Amino acid sequence: MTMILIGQFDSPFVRRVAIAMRLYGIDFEHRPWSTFGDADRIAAYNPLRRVPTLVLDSGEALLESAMILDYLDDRVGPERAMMARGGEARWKHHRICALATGLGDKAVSLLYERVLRRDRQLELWVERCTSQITGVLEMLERERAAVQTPYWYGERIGHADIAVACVLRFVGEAHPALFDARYPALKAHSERCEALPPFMEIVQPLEPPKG
Ligand SMILES: N[C@@H](CCC(=O)N[C@@H](CS)C(=O)NCC(=O)O)C(=O)O
Repeated sequence: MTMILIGQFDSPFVRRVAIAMRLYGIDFEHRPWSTFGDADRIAAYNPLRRVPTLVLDSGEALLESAMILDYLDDRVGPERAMMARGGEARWKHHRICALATGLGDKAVSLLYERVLRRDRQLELWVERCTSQITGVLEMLERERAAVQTPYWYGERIGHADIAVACVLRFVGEAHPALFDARYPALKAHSERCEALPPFMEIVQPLEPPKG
């Protein structure tokens, strides 16, 4: 049986999982369900009604992109896994992934605030999300600029590279004023990844929820 990946590719979290699956050569059936419009269909597998949700051959469903990738890494084995198996290399890699996905969380929150609360946005929340997004972009920019290799941790693409690239695309589409010329190293990182076949294949222009 083929695994089922639920969620649209305009989500940076769904996209990072789908790209990793393509790079691992793991087939999946894609259900591009919307978190709002198709919430009931998602709920049949995941009561949180969130994506990505990965339905395994057994029928059990995994959620949270990091946990899904951990499962996939285990499936392909340590030689092919796109993250070190343990030690310092692993926690450092996790740290960049967490900064990227945290940035993604804040960019999604800010988008929901803008589209779902339109005329009654909470300024305090908008300002908080904006500073969190900017703070992480600045840190990632500094750290990426210091890396000499094609990818964050060497010659091979890793989960951190994919997470950062997927989140940057999302931030650029959802909040273009926040991802601008201040971040040349991140821009170059994004362009390098987006030029790879799985990134070009697995992509969807952002369609914000209508509420
Ligand atoms: N930490 C989660 C974040 C997933 C997430 O925020 N997904 C969004 C779509 S981009 C979602 O499901 N939103 C609907 C909701 O949170 O109710 C992960 O890494 O998978």
